Amino acid sequence: MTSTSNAVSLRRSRDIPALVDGARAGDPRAVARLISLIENADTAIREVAEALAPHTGKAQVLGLTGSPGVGKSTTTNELVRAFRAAGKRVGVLAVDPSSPFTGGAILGDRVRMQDHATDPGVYIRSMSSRGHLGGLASATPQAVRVLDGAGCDVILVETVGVGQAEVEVASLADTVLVLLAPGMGDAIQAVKAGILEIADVFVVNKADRDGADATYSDIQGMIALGERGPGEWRPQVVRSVAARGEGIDDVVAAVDKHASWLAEHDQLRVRREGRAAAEVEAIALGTLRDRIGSLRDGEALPALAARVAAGDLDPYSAADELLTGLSRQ
Ligand SMILES: Nc1nc2c(ncn2[C@@H]2O[C@H](COP(=O)(O)OP(=O)(O)OP(=O)(O)O)[C@@H](O)[C@H]2O)c(=O)[nH]1
Ligand SMILES: [Mg+2]
Repeated sequence: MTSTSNAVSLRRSRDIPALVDGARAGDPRAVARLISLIENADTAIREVAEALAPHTGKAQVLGLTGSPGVGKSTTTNELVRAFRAAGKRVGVLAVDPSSPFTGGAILGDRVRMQDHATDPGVYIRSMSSRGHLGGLASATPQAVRVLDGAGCDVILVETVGVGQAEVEVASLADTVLVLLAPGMGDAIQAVKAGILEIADVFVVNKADRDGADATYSDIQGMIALGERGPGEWRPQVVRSVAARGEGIDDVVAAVDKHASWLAEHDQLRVRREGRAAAEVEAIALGTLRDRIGSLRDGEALPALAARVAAGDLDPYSAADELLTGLSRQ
């Protein structure tokens, strides 16, 4: 088989065991195909998840979030460079909840990681949640599983921190980095978006700009106000100029410090169980929503609704009957 026809067949393949073997052997096309199946909520995702399960749990997962344009991709690019220099294999997921389907293409300008485009030790992938059952909350962790199963030592998940959904996605990481930039009212925004609670490390990027010191002290002040018991993690604050690669060592050091804290306090297990719980919940709720949707087209709901409307049945009992019907499906 020529390499071209092999590439074409992989791109369309539904042979999950072969794809998982390919991904584990480091074939980027197999990784890309598996993530596409997940992104498209293909019926094969169950089989993908089952095949990957025994090969996951090794990667360190880092979440990067922050306002649009704060420098997430630039920072990610620099972190990739640092991790590669340390001999680690790296996966990058740029999760874009707002844009329509991207076709899995590298997000040209938005993902400033062309530096690593030809490095076989780096997978870079953008992702949307087009119609995914359970949305990003279940699609992202499964894409993370693919990269984990493919042998990535570190996985960086970049999400624009503008809404609750993105905050949730970012909070599924082992370590959450929240990026701020001077003069964007970011510190206040962070509090509003609930980002303060999920940050393990704050990065004041664009420290070459005026107001960086004020942003730095604002965030330090907010951390000081937070109540913390002994042994609890105190979020680290570092400054960087990602565009010049400055301060990245400090970011890595803060991440390492948090990783050690997680290990020492048995919090890595706690975080990962929390992540798994959110994943299972998202899938279960998605399934439930799907079934309720199909019930609406069926006879059970209209029949119950007629009885409720006529006063023959109360709505709580009707809902119980509906759910009993669902679990029998
Ligand atoms: N002055 C300055 N500019 C920076 C710095 N870091 C990044 N930039 C610039 O800020 C702009 C946005 O950077 P990105 O890395 O694309 O930001 P982002 O947060 O990934 O943006 P979105 O993905 O669109 O939300 C680019 O023009 C970068 O070159 C920095 O430390 N200082
Ligand atoms: Mg970006």
